[in-house]
This record gives sequence, C-alpha cells and structure tokens, in this order.
Amino acid sequence: MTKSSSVDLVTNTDQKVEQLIIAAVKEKFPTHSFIGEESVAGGEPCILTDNPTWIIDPVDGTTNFVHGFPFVAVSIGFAVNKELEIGVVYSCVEDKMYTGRKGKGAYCNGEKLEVSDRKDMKKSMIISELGSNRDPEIVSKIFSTMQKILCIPVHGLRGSGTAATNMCLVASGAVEAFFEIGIHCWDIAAGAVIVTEAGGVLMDVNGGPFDLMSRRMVSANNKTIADNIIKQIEIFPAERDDAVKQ
Ligand code: LIP
Repeated sequence: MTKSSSVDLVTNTDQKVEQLIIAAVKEKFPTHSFIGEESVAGGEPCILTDNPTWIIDPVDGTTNFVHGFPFVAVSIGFAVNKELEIGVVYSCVEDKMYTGRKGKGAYCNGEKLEVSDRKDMKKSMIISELGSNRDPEIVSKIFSTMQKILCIPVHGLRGSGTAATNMCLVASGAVEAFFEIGIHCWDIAAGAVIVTEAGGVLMDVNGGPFDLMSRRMVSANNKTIADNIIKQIEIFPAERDDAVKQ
C-alpha cells in the first residue's frame, strides 16, 4: 500500500502496531490524546493541544521494513502542554531501546547516552535522508545540499532510512548531526527528547527554533556543527503537519 505517493509505503503492520500501542495506552490513560502516523493518514487531525499527547510512528522505516533493509524503529513521543517530555525509540533489528525523559537524561539499553564532542565538520559524520518526494526539482535540492556537505569534506554522509534511528545515532555520538526536510512530527518527537537529553541541540533548518510540526529540522551534537549544516541546506517547502487541510 502507499500513502501520498507510489514510494511512500504503508503496511498492515504499521496500522496494527499503531492500534496496539494506542489501545494499550488508552487502557491506562483514557483521557490522553494521540497523534499517530496511520491515524492521521486515515483522516484524524494532526493538532498538538495542551492535553497529554502520545505522538506515534508505529514503524519508522516502513520502506526498509518492506524491503528487509535492517533499520526499522518504533517511535513514541509524549508531550504535555505542547512540551515534549518523554521519548522512546525501539530499534527493532538492533534490539536497542533508546529512552529519554526531560531533565532525566537519555539511555540506550540502560547505558547513558552522550553526544560526541566534535566541532570540526572535517572530522564529522553526518546523516540525512533522500525522503519520499520524487519531484525532480526537490530531489535536485536534496542532492545539492548533500554534495555541499560531503565536499566540505566530512568523513562520511549516511542515511538509515528512519529519522528516529538517525536521531538516536546523534544522541549516541555515532554521528554529529541529522537533518531532513520532509519528515513528520511522529518521526522525530521521541528522538527530539533523546537528542536533547544526551546533550544535543535541535534547530529549524533556517537557524530558528525547533518546530515539531514544521516538517523540517536539524539535530546535532552542538551548535557549531548545526550552524555549519544550516549554511549548506537548500530549503524547499513542505506543508506543516498541523496545516488546515483544504
Ligand atoms: C520515514 C522517515 C525518514 C524519511 C522517509 C520516511 P516512515 O518515515 O523516518 O526520515 O526520509 O521518507 O518518511 O514513513 O518510514 O514512517
């Protein structure tokens, strides 16, 4: 099955896992709200209110999942009064449980996480994605951004196929930054908590403050690296998650 395009895949597993998660949470917290990738795809509103809200991507890396490419994650973020408080990302194939709670640190299978201390782009590893947009003009901007970053030169440019996993790699110090235009709030809500609790930073791709619903972001180990990434990004439009659908 596909969502917005022939390459934006969805499976029965995505839908069933999301239903399972929501049912389990509702049992304990019946008054809470939910923003789930598949619920939104089914017409539910994607509006973050002050009500305690669970922001769920049941299978982050669906295309990987369909093709058996071994990076797939379950991503669950939790916000209260529009503030992200808790993030959980389970990287299924790696069997790595990443967790973060505001003010309480970030962990992977119980081991404390800390971002890398590198500030030199020429000694960094950067991660991003090609996404699911196949508009030639947008693809060209994506490749142009990646070429500029690669030719700084950086040590490496990678992509796992799942934003949630990419953000956990920033938090673990394995890469210095993850950026993408085109992601959704459910891809990054949990990773946002995990990155910041591991000592990292989050920004908009234009250098402004991080905006969960904006469909774009830079996460990095520090502002020096983030600023260097931002300088290279060729920005293209992506409709906000909370845009009023016409
Ligand atoms: C994926 C994101 C990834 C993006 C892919 C896709 P999904 O989420 O995690 O960053 O590049 O296009 O959107 O759709 O597998 O949950």
